[in-house]
Amino acid sequence: MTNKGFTLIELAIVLVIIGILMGAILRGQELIRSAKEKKFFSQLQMLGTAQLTYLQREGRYAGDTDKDGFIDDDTTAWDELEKQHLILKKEKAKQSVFAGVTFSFSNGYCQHFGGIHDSTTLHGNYIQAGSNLPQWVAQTIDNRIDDGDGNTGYIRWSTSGNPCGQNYTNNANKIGYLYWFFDL
Ligand SMILES: [Ca+2]
Ligand SMILES: [Ca+2]
Repeated sequence: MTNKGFTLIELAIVLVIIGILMGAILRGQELIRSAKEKKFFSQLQMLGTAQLTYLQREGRYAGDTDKDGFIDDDTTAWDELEKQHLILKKEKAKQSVFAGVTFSFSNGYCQHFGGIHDSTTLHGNYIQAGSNLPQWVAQTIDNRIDDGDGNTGYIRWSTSGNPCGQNYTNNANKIGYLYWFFDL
């Protein structure tokens, strides 16, 4: 045989193999993404559980300094949860599986939905995760356990740090904040 080049059949086989390999890689990446998202949300749930346990013990949420039912001091919230051993170490608890994402308890009182029916109000306590959480994480969780809408329900999403939320964009990797209203 003097022909050292690929025949069409050989080329086709190589392309099929490349296709199979790429499919396997993409599926692997999808599984890793899914595992990260689930781990992230289970950490968020642990913080929510810590707050609900604190409420049971103390009659108010950690960080609700004026006892009006709404968390108003993030620093105090972490301190009080740590003091009662409801979280291990606050600096560690603040870290999520997504690099650089920190959790914070912010003022859980939101007067209105920006741009939605003017009579609508939202009252609740939330955990904020961000500011550099990829949108797909929030959207996946929202689709899985809430209503899939970034500005309604108890999972919300915002690029500007507004707990009322906003619609998801068409950029899955856009970074922003996730809000989980754990007592809605
Ligand atoms: Ca308060
Ligand atoms: Ca939602």
